[in-house]
Parts: sequence; structure tokens; C-alpha cells
Amino acid sequence: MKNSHLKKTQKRYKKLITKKNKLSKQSNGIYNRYKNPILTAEHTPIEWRYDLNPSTNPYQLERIGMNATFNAGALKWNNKYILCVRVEGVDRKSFFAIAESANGIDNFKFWEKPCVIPQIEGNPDTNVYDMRLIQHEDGWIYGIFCTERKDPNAAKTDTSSAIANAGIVRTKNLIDWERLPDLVSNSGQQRNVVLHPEFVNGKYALYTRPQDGFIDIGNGGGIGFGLVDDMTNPVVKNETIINNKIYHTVYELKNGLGPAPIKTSEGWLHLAHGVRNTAAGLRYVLYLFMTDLDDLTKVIHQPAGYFMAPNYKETLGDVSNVLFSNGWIKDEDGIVYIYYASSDTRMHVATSTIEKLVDYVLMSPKDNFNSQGSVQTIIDLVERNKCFYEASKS
Ligand code: M1P
Repeated sequence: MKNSHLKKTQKRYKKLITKKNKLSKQSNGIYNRYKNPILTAEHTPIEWRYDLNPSTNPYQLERIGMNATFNAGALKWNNKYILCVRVEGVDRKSFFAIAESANGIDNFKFWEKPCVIPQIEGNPDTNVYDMRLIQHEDGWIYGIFCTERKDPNAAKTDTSSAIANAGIVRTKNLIDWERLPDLVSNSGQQRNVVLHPEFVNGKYALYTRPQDGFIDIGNGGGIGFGLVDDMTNPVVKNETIINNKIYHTVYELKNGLGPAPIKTSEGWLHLAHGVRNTAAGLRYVLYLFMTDLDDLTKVIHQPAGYFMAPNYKETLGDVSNVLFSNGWIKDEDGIVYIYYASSDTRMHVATSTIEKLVDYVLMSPKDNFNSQGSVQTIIDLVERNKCFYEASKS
């Protein structure tokens, strides 16, 4: 047994989950990446994958393969950095599992078992993914996720059309989840639904991302906003688009919110993903914007372009050229941990501070929506820089 496959796997696993992470030296000053992914399929516990009983697994074969760990919701809870990870098995089914770390940048360890999400009677989820964890001021931790089911109206020969909607759970301990009814909205499909952490005029506020079909965006595809009286009867009222798709931007094709926004003295800071189409397929990047403290539907600052895009290593994976984030944590000391996934395959962390992110959003130039405008923005900066450049030469 000494050098058995299982022994070697266990040794490799221990080394992997206790590996220190290091800051990457390359930075634009706005945020820093870390060198290693924080969670991969290999980080999932060995007990989830191997039957450890020698009589039923004499060859020590992996019985349940894991494919990917990505798109995690995040929360600082009991002084721990908690991720609610989308784990995908080789059977293509996604499920949620909690992983925790003491410092937020390495040594993430999965809890003993994956989350058990109660089902809606008569309408079970086929697949669940991308949970946003929101500590709401009502005292509950909400988990809002995408629930996917086969489209009952699809033609018999169509075995892939689905309906996506927002599933809702709440918990006090991240172990016992209470399932609430799925979101009711006017749109055919919903993904990327996020709960605002505070009440708005005594109501729950939701960010939505309506679209006409599972793949077909139709008239939707932008970030919506609506109010709900009661989360146990989640009917969205007066859903309006607050941040639309715009031609020739990084959010030209789809525009969806990431995690719940962070409150700052200047406004609500939002992290979102924008999608555009290319000859190589869809490209997902992350961008930031800010909304008014008193009017959540009013975008008051939005820098041009993306905040983070996949670097070379991150472009590769199951669904290449994708950065996606549905979790970030603002610490008491102002450090912001941005948890993002690359190419639907693995989880990473990047760090910044609230001061830097607010400065980035307030002071970076806006999009002028054409090349001439971009050139003018550069020329304006060069002109303003002239006296500093001359001074540095003398
Ligand atoms: O494959 C990229 C992403 O595609 C979907 O996101 P969206 O609805 O914004 O297009 C989701 O399946 C997401 O999980 C995935 O990362």
C-alpha cells in the first residue's frame, strides 16, 4: 500500500491544498492577481471521488470524476473567507460546495460534503449554478442561483433547449438551506440575478438579466432592476433595464451583474461581466460601474472598456476566453478580494482596495463609443501630462 495510487494521490492532494499563493508582480496598479488558481477540480476532496474500501475498489480507481470548480459566490463569515463554488462533475452536472480559507488567498479547503439544495416539488432543477451569496440586512444569508430545466415546449428532436430562471435559497449556517419559490418575472429567462444587500423603501431589490431564450438574447441581455415585496413570494415588479448592452463595447452582446454591489461613500460599486462575439466565439470580460446611493437605478460612473480580461493562461479552459465573477469580499481594512473564474474551469483571486477601485471608477475616462473619441481621450491626457514630463527631464 505504501506507494499505492491512492497514497500518492493523497500526498499530492495535501501538498496542493496547503500550497502558499504569491502575488503576481505584474500589475496595472488597480489590482493584483495571484500566481496560482485558488481552486481547481483537483482541490475537491478525495472522499468525493474515490471509494476508499479496498474490497469494492481493489484497483484504487477514481469513481466520480470532477471536471471544474468555478463561478463562486463569496462571503466573509465567522472570520473566514467563504466561497460557494460551482463544482462540475464529469457528468456535466453542477452543484454547490462550500470552501473556506483563513486568509482569502490560499489554503482553500472544501467542507466535508457538497450543499444539499432542497427541490421544488414537481419541478426539480436539472442543473444549478453561479450562486450569489448575499448577507441581507433582514438577517438571512440568501443564495440566488441559476436553475436550469429542459424546455417543456421544445420539439421532440431538440434535446438541448432549456429554461433558465433564478432559484432562491436562504440559510443562517450555510448548511441548512431553505428553498423559496423561483423568481417570477415577465421575462422568458433569467440568469445573473442578484439581491441588493439593503432594503429599498422597505422592499427587497433585485438586479436581473432578462433574455428571451436560453441562448437567444432577444430584447434582453442588459442589467435590470426591480422590487420584490416578500422573498417568500418573489414576484419582481416594474423591472427596468439600468445598464444596457451597447454597440461596439465589451458588453455589446450580454451585460450581467456579478456579485452584490459594495457600498462606498461615493456610490454603490458594481462588478459585472460584459460579453461580445468574436470570430473565436464569445469573449467574457469583467468591468466596473457605480450607481447613485439614493437612486439605485442611476449609473453615475462607468469607465470605458474592461477592468479585467483573461490573460494568456486564463483564456484556456472548457469554455475558453471567459472571465466570470459572482463573488467579492470587502474586508474591514478596505482590502477587496475579487474571486473570479477563468474559462469555466478554475477559481482565482485578485486583490485591490476600496480606495483604488473607487478612484478607478471615478477617474478613468468614459467610453466615447468611437475611435476618434478614444484618440481624443489619449491626446487630452498627453497634453495634461506635458508639464510633468518636462519637469521630470530637467
Ligand atoms: O460560459 C460562460 C458563462 O455563460 C453563462 O453566463 P451568461 O448567462 O452571462 O452568458 C453561464 O453559464 C455562466 O455560468 C458561464 O460562466
